[in-house]
Amino acid sequence: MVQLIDSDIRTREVLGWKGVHVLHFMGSSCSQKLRIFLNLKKIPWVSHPIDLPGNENMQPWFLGINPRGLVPVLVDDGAVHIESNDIIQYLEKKLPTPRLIPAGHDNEVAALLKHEDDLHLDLRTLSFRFVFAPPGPPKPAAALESYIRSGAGTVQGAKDREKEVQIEFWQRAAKEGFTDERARASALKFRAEFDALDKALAKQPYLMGEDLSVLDIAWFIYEHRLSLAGYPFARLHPHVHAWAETLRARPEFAKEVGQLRRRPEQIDAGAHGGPGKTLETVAGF
Ligand SMILES: N[C@@H](CCC(=O)N[C@@H](CS)C(=O)NCC(=O)O)C(=O)O
Repeated sequence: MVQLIDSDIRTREVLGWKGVHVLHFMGSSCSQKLRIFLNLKKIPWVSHPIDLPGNENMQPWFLGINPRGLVPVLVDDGAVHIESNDIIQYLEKKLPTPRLIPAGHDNEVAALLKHEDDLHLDLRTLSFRFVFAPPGPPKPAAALESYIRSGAGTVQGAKDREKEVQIEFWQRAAKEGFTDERARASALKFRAEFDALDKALAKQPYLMGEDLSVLDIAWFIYEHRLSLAGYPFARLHPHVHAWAETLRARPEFAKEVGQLRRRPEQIDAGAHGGPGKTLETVAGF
């Protein structure tokens, strides 16, 4: 669990917040995952929207709360928790009903969620290339400077390597964009994952068997974003497609991700990739 310690937190006002507070962004995949979980659990929470496209997460106030500069963040009676999967597992322990992690499977689910999180930068690559497609560097130099300079730079008192990973990601994106090569590599990783999930879903309604779990929420979020990016789920992974359609129709899910709508101009790799390319052509699917 990643609960921050006192020296990590520079924005001291959050220490006095009572109840469940979530700092999040409407269109952020990790925030969507947490909000769906909160909906299914019927946990009331106070919303603090963070403007990611406006780079609010790179300003000192936000880095004073999460030194990684990422959403979502949970502040539970003044205790600051970061990392969406850790937040979910923390809340599941605290409020176990309705169960979204099957009894006795905590360690297995933790490992599977960690595996899912390891693909987050691949999802970001495909999102920026095929969904957001900014016309230039995704983070202005001034915002990145502020990000580098602000916050404690520690998590649980130790220098945070994850912040360096983020800096490297954005600096590389500014330099070379989201190239065909990187997009293809990321798409192929997802293809292998969804091939395996498709096999499981051919035999059972949910990823862990008969009941909905946090893994369904987590992988649904990836499916939804990748669908927006033009990933051909219906053709490549029909069981995944059918499972996602069922989840997408549920109000707890629909409310957080909205309709599946792609504007044709979003599919094109406008920014750095050259015109006329889609995820399918770039990945060779
Ligand atoms: N491992 C983290 C990943 C969080 C993450 O990367 N969040 C994204 C939004 S989905 C973010 O805050 N991005 C910052 C940005 O785009 O500047 C988690 O699961 O919470």
